[in-house]
Amino acid sequence: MIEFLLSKVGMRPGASAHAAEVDGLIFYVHLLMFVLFVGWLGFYLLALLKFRRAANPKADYVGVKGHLSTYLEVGVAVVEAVLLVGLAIPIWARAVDRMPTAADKPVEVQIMGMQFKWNAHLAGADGKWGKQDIKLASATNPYGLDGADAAAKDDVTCLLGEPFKLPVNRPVVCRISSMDVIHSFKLPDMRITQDAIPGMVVPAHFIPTKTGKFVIICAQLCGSGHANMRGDFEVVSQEEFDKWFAEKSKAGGGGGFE
Ligand SMILES: [Cu+2]
Repeated sequence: MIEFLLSKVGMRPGASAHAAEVDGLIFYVHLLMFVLFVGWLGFYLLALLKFRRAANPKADYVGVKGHLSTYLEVGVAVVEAVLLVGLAIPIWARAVDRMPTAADKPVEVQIMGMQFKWNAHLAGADGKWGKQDIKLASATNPYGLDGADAAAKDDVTCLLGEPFKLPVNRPVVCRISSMDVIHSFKLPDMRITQDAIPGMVVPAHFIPTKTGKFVIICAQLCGSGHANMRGDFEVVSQEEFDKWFAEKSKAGGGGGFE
């Protein structure tokens, strides 16, 4: 039902394990706003009617005598403060969000935004990330991979928007950063949005539950090519992912560090 209503306002169907929860939040926040809108509008119309000039020829300079409205105001302020402190600081996120550990066998992808492309980097068949050095970073080697390092030779890099693949029903951890300005890594179908900030590596995780081709867009105005800053990835079966991964890993570094 919620998915149907959201599809009517242009939202794509969710394709990750937590998508229904995000959709529920979006739906209930809008429902709350609708109830508030109708409630306040009703109150406004009631006030117009009740306090109209014809019914109140003489102004009342005393007004409300009870304390109910004060108590209500204080009550609302306390509830809002609890919500703000409870939900808006990281303690809450840490309490409800569990980053996949090694036991969950996540697929880890380094994501690097740059004007105006997305790059992806997976540790190779050896499961080890190649040595990275910021001094080696360039447009053709955004991760600064050291080609001389043995662990780097089999790393999988999909550069300048080259599509990459992910296995279905397995946790994915994206470690997101940027080479130049602030971008925002957005996977609309996965209900994932995380700013890509130069100098910081911020993780975001999800479990894709549907196979198919999906897009990455940039959700932060980042320059003249922002609208075209699109990336592509495909969620495939574990077998198909293994095949693709083995081929890419054998090819080595995705041709990323000449
Ligand atoms: Cu961008």
